Amino acid sequence: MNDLSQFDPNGCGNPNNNVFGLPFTEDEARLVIQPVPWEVTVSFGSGTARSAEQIMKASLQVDLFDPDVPDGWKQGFYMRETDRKILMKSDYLRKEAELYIDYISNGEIVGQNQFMCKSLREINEGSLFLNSWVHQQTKGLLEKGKLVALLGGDHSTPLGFYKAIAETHGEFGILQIDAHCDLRESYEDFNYSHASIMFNTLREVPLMTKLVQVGIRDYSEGEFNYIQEHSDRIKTYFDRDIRIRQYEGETWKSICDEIIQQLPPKVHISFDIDGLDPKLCPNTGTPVQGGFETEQVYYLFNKIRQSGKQIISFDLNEVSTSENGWDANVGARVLFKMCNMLVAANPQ
Ligand SMILES: [Mn+2]
Repeated sequence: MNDLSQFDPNGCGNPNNNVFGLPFTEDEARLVIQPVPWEVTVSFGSGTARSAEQIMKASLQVDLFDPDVPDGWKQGFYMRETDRKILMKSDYLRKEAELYIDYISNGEIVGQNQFMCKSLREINEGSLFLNSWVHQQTKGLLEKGKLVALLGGDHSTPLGFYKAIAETHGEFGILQIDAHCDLRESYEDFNYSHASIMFNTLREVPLMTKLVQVGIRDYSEGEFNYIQEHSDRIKTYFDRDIRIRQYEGETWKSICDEIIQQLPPKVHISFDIDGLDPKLCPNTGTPVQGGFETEQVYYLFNKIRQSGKQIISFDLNEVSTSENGWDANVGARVLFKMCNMLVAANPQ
């Protein structure tokens, strides 16, 4: 472990240090956060490609004392720098996607417009490039024995990470906290849309054996039917059902116990920030009213740890930038909690 004798965990965050003001290098840190500055296919609000920088800044304000995992940070957390080339590619393709979305929203036929056909092809090729870049980055970290977290970007970003997890861990499940199912077979003809991440994962990552979705409250009939047709691999806890069960007297504890039973022994958490109440993420790409408080979700994560199932990794997506930095402030705190959960779930 790093020499922490000169480091004051009660002091204010030093901006010369890394995330949360921690004094670790990538080599020293047990957990590495890989930012993925990508938001080519976002539907409504943009800003998530640049959130890592705001989260880094906000993270200096996060207190290191976490009563759930008091010494977690001592194992070392490190966030990599944002890759400028990926960000520029996202910016360029995002502009093309905006023109394209505008075009199809007016009911125009893509096949009749050469420019639009080219844009669509470039966007889909760009997504393939991104997926393999994410795979390469996260695979490299897993091979070094790091605990790995991915920070989006929009929710399309972790597909390559899931492939790297499968190659490293074998069979695993995903616990998805989200307002949306993300089970569309392409969206707006984008093959790797944020709205398709779990559809693509089910298709391309066979070792991801079970998807458990929690907090879902905005979905299409097609997605609803898809869940029923694939009940062997998908279990969805809709927000309305969770609330009705609670109105009728069931406790969140008993619902969490049931959710955890659905999960296989190894669990990756995919946390779309829009699973929370939008007061906590007002600028996220696709906000929907309703949603969780942070403590409800942390309670579930703690219960997973206590259950003996192993949280192996996580991604956090769709945190947006904003003028006052509120979304990033919440995002930084959620990120810190999840980093602590991850090291606590993997005792050395
Ligand atoms: Mn999502």
